[in-house]
Amino acid sequence: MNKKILSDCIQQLFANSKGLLAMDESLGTCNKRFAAAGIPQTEEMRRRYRQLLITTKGLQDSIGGVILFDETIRQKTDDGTPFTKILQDAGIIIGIKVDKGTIGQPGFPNEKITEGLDGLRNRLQEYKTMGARFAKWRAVIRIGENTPTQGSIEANIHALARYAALCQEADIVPIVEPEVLMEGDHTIWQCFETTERVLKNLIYQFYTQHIWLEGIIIKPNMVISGTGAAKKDTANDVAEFTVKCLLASIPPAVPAIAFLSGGQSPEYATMHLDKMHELFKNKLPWILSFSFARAIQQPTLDCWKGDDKNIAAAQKLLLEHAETNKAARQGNYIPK
Ligand code: 5MM
Repeated sequence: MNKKILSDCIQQLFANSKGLLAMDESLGTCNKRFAAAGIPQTEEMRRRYRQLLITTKGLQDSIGGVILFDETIRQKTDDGTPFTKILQDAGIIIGIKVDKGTIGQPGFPNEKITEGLDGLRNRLQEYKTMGARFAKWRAVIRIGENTPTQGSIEANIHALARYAALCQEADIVPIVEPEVLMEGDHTIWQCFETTERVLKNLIYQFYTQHIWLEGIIIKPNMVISGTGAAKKDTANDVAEFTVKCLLASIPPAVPAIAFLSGGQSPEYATMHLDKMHELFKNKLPWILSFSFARAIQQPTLDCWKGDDKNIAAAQKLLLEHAETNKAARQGNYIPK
């Protein structure tokens, strides 16, 4: 492991209050979003959409890195330029999703386990030759009547730690994403309790698996009530519960935390990040940034609709949402 390579990459990703754009939707997820927007679900349409995203002028001023999917990292623009070259020329660091998705965890009804460790050492080397400098693996934790179980949490974070170890061995920065889902009618307190439990187990697992904490990025959910909960949270609630949970769980040795948006609207995700910086200015031991997919992309996708005459307007929206999240990272977001 070359610690300098890992540290330099993390600092570059988040320099000048930048964040990350997650555009690593797997085929199923991307097709689902296309179907909802009335866009044909073909490889060519996915290529054209991802081309729209990465050719947005000025994106590099607020986005330090993008997370790609296996199909996307191999694709080219209309004129045959590899996507990876477009990104490198713009100064945007290339990341890659390396998990192979979730399946039902045997013996654990209603819980999932993420696959993808077999052959990962070799796949990392291949992605590295394509220019990837960081990677991402997502585990999914659901709050339900009898979930999450300790057995499922431990299996998922063990896989996350083993993935992180393989990345660090390859000088690739691991983004570690243990997502406590928003789906459900749980309270913000329940989300706090589960997120804290997951993160504390994760940090312990990092210790046992010899992970160099200074060379990772954690991508957690915000602490927030379930989508079906009766009581809605204020921005202050989300900011306070989230930062208190992170301060209690994640050591200052970890350099950066970059949130997922988890299905929050772009406005709410941005407002919550902003509020955390407003309330906890100078009290955060780590970089606290964003690694949003839907909260940056959704307005762009809805505007594009698969029609190239909408490209300019769609790119304008992408830029706007990337910029507002950069502002939120500084506590300077002004809602429209
Ligand atoms: C939780 O999903 C991650 C962040 O996206 P949101 O900000 O929309 O919550 C995201 O990186 C996710 O891992 C990708 O969209 C890929 O998900 P799938 O389900 O396709 O593996």
